[in-house]
Amino acid sequence: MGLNDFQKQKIKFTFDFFLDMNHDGSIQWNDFEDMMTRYKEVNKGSLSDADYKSMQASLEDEWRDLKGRADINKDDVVSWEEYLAMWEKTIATCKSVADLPAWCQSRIPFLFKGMDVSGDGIVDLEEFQNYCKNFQLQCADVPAVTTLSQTEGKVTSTSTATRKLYYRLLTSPSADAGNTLMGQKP
Ligand SMILES: [Ca+2]
Ligand SMILES: [Ca+2]
Repeated sequence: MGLNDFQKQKIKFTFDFFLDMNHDGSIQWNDFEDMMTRYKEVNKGSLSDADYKSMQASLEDEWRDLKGRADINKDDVVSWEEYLAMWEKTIATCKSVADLPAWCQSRIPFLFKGMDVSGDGIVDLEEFQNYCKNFQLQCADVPAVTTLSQTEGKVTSTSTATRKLYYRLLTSPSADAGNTLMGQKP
């Protein structure tokens, strides 16, 4: 069974906002370099040099893994069509966060660090607003969005909540709480 339009729209979102950082319509290593730059700007002093080193190593691994799975014609470019085809295959068998491709799972801590600029393990309203602003997300109703993400965050830990929301963003066939990571209400 193929993906529905809603799933495709969300996957396009992850392509545009989390991966194709230079907005040229495809994913290349350049985009990962731009990601590093963006995280440095967004997080200012909160990440150490060691953090950046491990981020770079992890991004290199991510790119290798993503390319290995998606770059069908081996041109070192992951096109939108290739990315979508990878997700069609993945979602057909995926049951939990643990089934997501490795590159995709290692993305989660960076996503979370990108939001939790103060580094206290909780994404507060101001941080969420900044995250939306920095990534040019539409967040017309940010308080509603954060209340929802934080309700989950208080039950367990916020990074656990982010993992769940991320999984739902990537896989769920209909609108649900995972939409909050796109800066939108479910
Ligand atoms: Ca690109
Ligand atoms: Ca390709």
